[in-house]
Amino acid sequence: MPDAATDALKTLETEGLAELRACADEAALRAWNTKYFGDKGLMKAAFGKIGGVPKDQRAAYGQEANRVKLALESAHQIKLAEEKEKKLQASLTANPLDVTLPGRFRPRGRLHPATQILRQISGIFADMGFQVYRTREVETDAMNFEALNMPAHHPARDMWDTFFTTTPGVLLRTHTSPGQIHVMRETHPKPIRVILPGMCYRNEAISTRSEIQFHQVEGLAIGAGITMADLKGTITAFARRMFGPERQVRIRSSYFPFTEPSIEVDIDWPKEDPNRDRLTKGTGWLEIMGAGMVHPHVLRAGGYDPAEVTGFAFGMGPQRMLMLRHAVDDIRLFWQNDLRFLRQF
Ligand code: FA5
Repeated sequence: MPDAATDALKTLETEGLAELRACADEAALRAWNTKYFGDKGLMKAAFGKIGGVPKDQRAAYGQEANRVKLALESAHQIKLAEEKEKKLQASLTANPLDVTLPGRFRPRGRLHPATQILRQISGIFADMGFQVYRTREVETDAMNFEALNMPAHHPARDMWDTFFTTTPGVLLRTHTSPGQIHVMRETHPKPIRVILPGMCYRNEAISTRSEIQFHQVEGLAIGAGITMADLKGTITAFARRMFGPERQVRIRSSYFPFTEPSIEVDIDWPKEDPNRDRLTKGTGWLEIMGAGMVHPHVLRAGGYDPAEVTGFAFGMGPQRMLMLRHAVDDIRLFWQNDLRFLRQF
């Protein structure tokens, strides 16, 4: 038998549905939901009245309240879905999308060849157990020359035309070799196997093979019983991986104040390249590195005792190696940032 309480539920349902129909957008639907189903909402209030309903009518009231609740909830869901669909359709007609248009071209970046080769060099030496170590580009005279067995007025200093800063005794490093001293002093007394990649600066005439700014990768191995055979083996293994087994490696004796004995390493320029003679001054070879057994004075400057350990060091030029690998006929191309050149790598 319907009574006042269940009548109120019916009214709640009718009004709720009418108000729902009147909601024009999602914000109105949210407000409706709070009004009917919020913490202080009408539906909660209706359930709260159950205590005041006479006992024999309570079950019927409860059932009716649940029915009204479900009816309102599902009507709200349907209306909400309709509103969302309406909004989507409106945005589609407002910004029509022509799926037949070609896509927009996005230029893809890539690594500079100088970075690519530095990573390859690091990878090859990492496989041989070398760690990468970084040191500073602005150096002191003491590190760039003196600790490397070139005291002031040593004639060998002329091998490197130097950029000096306005601070006396401070210069742009002419090679990565001062890094050897930093590593030795920091690592002493442990054995060392590191490479040190970085930028070097020389105040020299720019040519097809020489820049005033270029990368070098220094290598240093210190330990008991290291010999020239280890140096030759390491360099040959590196050159095979970098240039392939068919390219030839030539090792010549040379002079550096910080190594004794000293060598230089050349790679044969690709025979089929018409620029071969010009770039190799008619020899067919291009020098890629200087190397040698670390001089006892340098070991001492680094805090090691030459009676206990020996070591080898090398300093290679990645830009020269890029020239050799790709028959690039001018080293200046690497820093000119001409995209037509860089895109070929
Ligand atoms: C040195 O700089 C020595 N520090 C190398 C060394 C290290 C010897 C450890 C012994 C032990 P050199 O000046 O020859 O040596 O340079 C080494 C390499 O750097 C060269 O073989 C070349 O590949 C590269 N290089 C030198 N000068 C230039 C330049 N101006 N432009 C581009 N690459 C260069």
